[in-house]
Amino acid sequence: MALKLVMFIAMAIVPAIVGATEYVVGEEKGWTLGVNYTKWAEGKEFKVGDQITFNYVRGKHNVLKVRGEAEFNSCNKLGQVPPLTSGNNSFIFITGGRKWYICAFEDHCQRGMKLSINVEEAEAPAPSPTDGYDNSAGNIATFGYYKYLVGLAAVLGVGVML
Ligand SMILES: [Cu+2]
Repeated sequence: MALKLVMFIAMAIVPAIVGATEYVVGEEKGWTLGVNYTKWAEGKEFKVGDQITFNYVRGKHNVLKVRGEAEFNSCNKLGQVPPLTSGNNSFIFITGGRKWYICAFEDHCQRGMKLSINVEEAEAPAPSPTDGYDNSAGNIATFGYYKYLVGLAAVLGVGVML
């Protein structure tokens, strides 16, 4: 049963990857001081199903998702979720809407370690009748795109971000 599910998800990855983009925050500079993340995000069109990666020196920075514009603007660190701290955090967007991330170390947020992006809702990849997945393709609709992305993230070994 579990194996069957994994195989189904693995087959389902193919159409998903075609339209998904992987973003590395700050590119080779990563998530650190001295990078303008507003500029980095400029012109990028994030959408549900895309993957985003924060690379940083563990113990020097972290990634805290805050709840809104006010917390973001004031660098409020009282976010409802614990910060990500591993130094390499990769996840897939499973919901659309605006997302706000800051570094909660010392005054790093005030010094510009903050990223606000808008994630567009994405259409579920519609399996075509000719893609050869006749037995499983029909299940994608009932499987639910949300669960599908969670499964996709699990297979890729990355997290998900609401
Ligand atoms: Cu920092």
